[in-house]
Order: sequence, then C-alpha cells, then structure tokens
Amino acid sequence: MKAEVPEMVRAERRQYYDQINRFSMTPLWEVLGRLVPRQPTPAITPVLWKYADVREHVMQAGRLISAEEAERRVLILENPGLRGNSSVTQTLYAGLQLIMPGEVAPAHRHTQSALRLVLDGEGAYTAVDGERTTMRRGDFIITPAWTWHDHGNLGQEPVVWLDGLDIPLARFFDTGFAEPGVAHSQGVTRPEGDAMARYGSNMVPVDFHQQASAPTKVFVYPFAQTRSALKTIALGDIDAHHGYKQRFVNPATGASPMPTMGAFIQLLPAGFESLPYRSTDATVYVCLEGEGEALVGDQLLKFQENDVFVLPSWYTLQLRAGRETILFSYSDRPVQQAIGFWREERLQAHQQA
Ligand code: GTQ
Repeated sequence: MKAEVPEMVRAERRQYYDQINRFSMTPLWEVLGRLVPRQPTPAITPVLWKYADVREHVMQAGRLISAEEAERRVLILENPGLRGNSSVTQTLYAGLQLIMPGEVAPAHRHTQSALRLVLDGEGAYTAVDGERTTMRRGDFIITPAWTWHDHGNLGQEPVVWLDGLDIPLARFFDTGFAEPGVAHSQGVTRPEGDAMARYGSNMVPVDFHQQASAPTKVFVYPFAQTRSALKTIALGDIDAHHGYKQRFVNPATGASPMPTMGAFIQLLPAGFESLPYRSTDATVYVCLEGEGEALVGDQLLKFQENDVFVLPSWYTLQLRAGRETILFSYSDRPVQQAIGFWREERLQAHQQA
C-alpha cells in the first residue's frame, strides 16, 4: 500500500498538472499502471451474435438499399465494448455481407486485407484479380491487400457471408488507401480454379518464390476439402485444449494466408469438453456445423450454426460440443507473433484464470 498523500500536496500537484497541460504534457506516474498493465485489460467484451436473431435484419437491408448504391451492403458486427468504432476486436472488423440475385458489389481495391466465410445461400461469386470463385457454404475466401475484388450473385437466392478485415489495424497505422475499379465487374482473365491449380496443388510455378510475409495466390480454401481433411484428422489423437485444430496457411510459405490475419478451423467431437486455454490474440469464432457452448471468462455463450462469437485477449476459453462441431476462427495472431507480442497458456481443469 502506498501512503496517503495529504490534500495540500495533492492540490499542489493538480495545479502543476494544469500548468504542464498547457504544454501538452501529462505526468506518467498518474497513468503508468494503466499504460503498462500486469496483464491485458481489453476494452472489448465477449459477445455472441445468433444468426437466427439477425438474419431477418440482414435480409431487410436487401429491401432498403442495393449492393450498387451501398458499394458493400454489410451490417457491421460491433463489439459492445467499442461501439461506434466499426471494430469487433481492437484490431479487427467483422460484418455480414448480403448480395441479392442479379446484383454486383462493384470492383475496388484497398490496403485492408479481407477474408470471407460463406454462411447462407448459393450462387454468388467473388472475383479476385481477374479470377472468379463460386462461393459455397463454409468456403474461406481471401482478398489480400491491394487486390481488385468484386462480388456478384448469379443465383436465385440471397447470399450472406461473414467479412473479416483488418480495418482497425490499418486505421491504427494510418495506412488506408483505396481505389475504385474502372468497370463494375472485373474482366475475367483466368478460368475458375486457375490459382488453385498453380499455387494450391502441392506445387508452385518453377520460378515462383515468395517472401514470408506475402499473401497466398490461393484465394479460396473450399470447405469440402477442409471438412474432409478434418474428418480424417479426427481419427487420430485429440488435443485436450483445442480438439482437432488446424491453421490455414499460404502453401508456398507455410505462413498465414495473409500477413495480418490468421485463420483456423477446428473439429470438436460430440460431447467433447476442452481444457481451459487463453492467448493474447482476441479471436472471432464462427460455428459452421454443430452446436455447443463457449465459456469465455465467466460468460457462457451458447452457439449454433452460423453464430458468431468473440473471445477477448487473455480471457480463458472452454469449449463444449453438443453435437460434432466445426468452428472457424480468425485473429491477428500472425501480427502478434511477428512482433513478439503473442502469448498463450494451456491451463488445467482446475485453473480457471
Ligand atoms: O467486400 O470489399 O465488409 O471493402 C468492408 C469493406 C467488405 C469488401 C466489408 C469492404 C468489403
């Protein structure tokens, strides 16, 4: 305990703070504990969006504004601890994007990197640098920094996907640039599957070499492949903290698909209950299959298919699967690891941090 400071001294200090305030200076000793906390003190909170609750509101946007007028018709998922910031975590953005049959979300490019996770409906495509990919439920699609991208819906149903971007991170660095496309839809310059064939088939073009931080040219990770891999992996030994968990990679480098966002997929067998775990990368989870519960700190979040929930930095996570469950997740882990900030802790059953 620090000794009580007499009121006379405190008054003298307040006067002094007023004096230095005029020079845009402020005393460190009043804020040091908050600036250099013993452990993370996230402003964001655990939160769950139940798709069944919000779906009709997403569809309503389809009646109020066109994709063309909106440019991107998206409902931003704002963390309750950071309302007004368009942030789902301190560094990341999430939104539910809707595209109606026949619509185009026009081509543009920006320094922010984006990932998509297809949730609802069929028949849409995303084009990335001249190649289209059909969006199927569960597909994980990326549009790396400064790549041209547009979205379209050639089918008969509304299509909804989750957007994950590093918008708050780019804002923090003041590094945001963007450019509209000349045409609404990009010309198709490569057949569908070209990038996958060249860069995602256990080989790369003979003279192709990438820096460790470069994004992958493979811009779709089809759920059919991911799911079947998980099912095979799930015949082996399980990790008590993660279930069967894989990270998506740039196959040419082994690093994350894009430098600013890591993406993960995990299968939890029916009845599985994970041991508590925590890490410093606040993470956005999406339930692709199954249902279960996430104990995030002391909050119990019950999730089903297409529900989205957020785990803040250094909160303990325990997962329980009702049925066999597949969870997708993304975070800024690659950034934290590159700069030496990342920490994780595997706890035992009795250690509720
Ligand atoms: O699809 O390009 O949710 O530029 C936010 C900004 C989606 C996109 C978002 C974007 C996009």
